[in-house]
This record gives sequence, structure tokens and C-alpha cells, in this order.
Amino acid sequence: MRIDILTLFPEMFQGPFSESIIKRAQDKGAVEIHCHNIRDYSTNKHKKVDDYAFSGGAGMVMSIEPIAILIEKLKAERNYDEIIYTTPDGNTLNQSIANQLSLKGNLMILCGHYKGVDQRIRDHYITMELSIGDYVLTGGELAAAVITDAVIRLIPGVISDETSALTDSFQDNLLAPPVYTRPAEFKGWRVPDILLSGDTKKIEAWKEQQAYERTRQRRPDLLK
Ligand code: 6GU
Repeated sequence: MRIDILTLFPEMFQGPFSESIIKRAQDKGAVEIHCHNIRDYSTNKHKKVDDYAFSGGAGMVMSIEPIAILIEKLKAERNYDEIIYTTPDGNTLNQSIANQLSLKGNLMILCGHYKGVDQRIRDHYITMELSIGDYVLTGGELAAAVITDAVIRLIPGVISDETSALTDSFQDNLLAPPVYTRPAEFKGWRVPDILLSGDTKKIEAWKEQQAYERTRQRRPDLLK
């Protein structure tokens, strides 16, 4: 998979992709992430990339020209399966959307900032608009990083233990059961006896029951 991220703040992506599973996914060649600075495509001698809204009101709007030039340059180089725009008024990201995106070859993610992009970008280039929840961030960069992380870990081969992604919370509309590791007792707090029993059938049944109980208590909406 290839992911192109279009942003005014490419430095914000230095951190999140340079550690752990996402770093290893890139090293293995499972994914290539390319960040593009929209400012590099400004047609203005002052490298301006935003302007006042025609409608008035507070806040700046990201200008159409630099974004259009960059999107068209990339589209001329390859076919994109989705051109995603991160915005609080988009559809809320969930595991089902992440699963679908993980099967794609080329994704583009345009990060909204300030009051967002000129609506004509959304009307003519964007194929999918995503939010990561009902709260407002200063920009779409962190949302793009979240989407990228959620998608990359689902690409086959990225998580070494093949069953690991399949037992995530949400993967089957259940939350994950509690987990424990050694020592079996700490300050008198004991790991449930059944997990030490070695009876794999009983342990599987316990995990399923715990997952169901946790979901019923914390997220009953998932069971509907
Ligand atoms: Cl995608 N962008 C911004 N600015 N805030 C958000 C968001 C996106 N998703 C949730 N909050």
C-alpha cells in the first residue's frame, strides 16, 4: 500500500510513523508513506496557502489552487482508490472503515486545517470524508495519523501474530477480554485461576464470556 498525506504541517508526521509496528511495516515494504507540504505548491510569491472566507466570519480557509495542483500532480502519477479529507463533519472512523481501507492499494489523505478547505476541493476531488470522533482538534493532521495507524496495522503481514488483529476490540463487535501476564500473584492480586489451568477449551470459553460481559457493561450499543 501507498499513502500520500497532503498537509501544511508535514513535521507533525515525523513522530507517529517512526516507531514500533508502523515503522516495521514501512521497513518491511508493506506500506510507503509520503508526506507533501501544500505550501510547496503555493502559486503566490509569499507562499500564502489560505485566505479570508467570502462569507465573512472569523478564521481562514485553505485556498483551492495549491491543493488542486498537488492533487492533480499525484493523480497523474497513479490511480488512487480513495482521496480522503479529514474533517470533524465527516463520517466517524470505525473498525469496518479501517478494514475496507486496509485492502486498498493507493490512498491519499488531505488534512484540513483552520476553517477547512475551499468547498470546491471537496466537491471535485474528495471521495471520502472522515472524522475521528465528536470533538474538535486544531487540525486534521492527528486524525490523518490515527486513520493511517488504524489501517496499516490491518494490512496482512504487518502484525506478526496473524490472529492478533482478529482478536482486537471491535473486530467482531465485541470488546477484547482482560489480559494478564506473569507473575501469577502480585501484592496478593491473583490472576484468575482458570487462566493457569492449562485447559485451553475452558480458557477460550472464559475469554468469550468476559468479552461479552465487558461489552454489555461498557458498550451495550455494540450488541444491538
Ligand atoms: Cl478529522 N479534524 C479536526 N480538526 N477535528 C476533528 C477531526 C478531524 N475528527 C475529530 N475531531
